[in-house]
Amino acid sequence: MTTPPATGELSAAFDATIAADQRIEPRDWMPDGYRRTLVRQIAQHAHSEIIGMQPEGNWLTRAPSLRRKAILLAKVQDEAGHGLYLYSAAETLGADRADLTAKLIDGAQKYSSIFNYPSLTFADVGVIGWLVDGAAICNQVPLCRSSFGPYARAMIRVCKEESFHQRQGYELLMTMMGGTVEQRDMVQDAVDRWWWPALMMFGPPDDASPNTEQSMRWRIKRHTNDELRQRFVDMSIPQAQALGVTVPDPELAWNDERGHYDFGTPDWHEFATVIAGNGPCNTERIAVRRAAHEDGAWVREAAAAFARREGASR
Ligand code: FAQ
Repeated sequence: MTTPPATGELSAAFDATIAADQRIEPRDWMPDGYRRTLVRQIAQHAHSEIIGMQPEGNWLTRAPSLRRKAILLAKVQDEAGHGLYLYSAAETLGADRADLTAKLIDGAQKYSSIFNYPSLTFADVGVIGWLVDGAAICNQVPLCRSSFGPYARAMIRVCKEESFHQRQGYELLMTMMGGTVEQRDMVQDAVDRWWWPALMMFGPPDDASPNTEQSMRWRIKRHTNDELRQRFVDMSIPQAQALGVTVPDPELAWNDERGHYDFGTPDWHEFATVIAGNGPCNTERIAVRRAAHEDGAWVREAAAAFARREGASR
């Protein structure tokens, strides 16, 4: 019988794996804080994908053509798939999926602030694809190099699909911008409403982000919230110009010295209000998720009964 390694040795092996930029796998020893941080972030991410189906799902029955409906349906189904990969990644850390769902519905775990805003017109579908999926890609491409193997691997597929989502949003907006004055006004109005919430997706400013420093030391996160927000602004402004829309920020200006756009400060009070559960749609989003969960109870019971029967007949 081999003697199990002492915690000191295990901890040194963990540190060495992180320092060598290799992956931690579920079977490996890891500090409790590392596991807790990952479960928190991955669960929040999974919940965001699932709740994120609602603003666009709102337009499935009213898509203006069969083509737009098929594209939107595929996108919304992809988001469900992303939620499933992520819940599976959380399970490899010992989290229980039913428990995570209960925590979402009870408000004990967060989901992205962005999904607490309403989608008022079909232009919002395009802007969600362009800006919300665009911000998601900006944030998630570096997560493909996250130190926890199952999370990093899930992100590779998620990012590929998000790229298609962003593209379909931009193409939809391009089409609308080539349409009537009313259509162009709808696009501008949607950009005006989603721009600041999209910037808030990256999380609080670095000097108010309690988790970033440790998460970067553990190489769960690769960049700070402000670094990624800047990258997103730099990437989006030329796209806005090509589209022919403006963003609602009087402070936006190219800064030659920095080689980046300067931009205004998001309303952090609004952000705090939304993540505290008091945004425009928080109550509705959770009520819809709770109803879907309760309505699906019979499916879970039937699946469990089938699995028991299969197990007994083996
Ligand atoms: N909303 O210390 P930090 C998508 C919380 S997926 C709500 O900076 P951290 C796809 C944070 O949890 C979008 N809460 O935290 C799609 C923490 O709370 P806690 C989701 C937020 O973790 C597209 C506290 O504030 N993406 O869009 C937000 O180091 C279209 C302090 O913050 C991910 O989840 C927020 N925006 O950095 C689907 C990506 N920001 O638990 C459908 C993975 C922060 O300490 C349609 N996650 N908080 O009480 C991450 O990269 C990170 O978790 C951050 C936050 C960057 C979001």
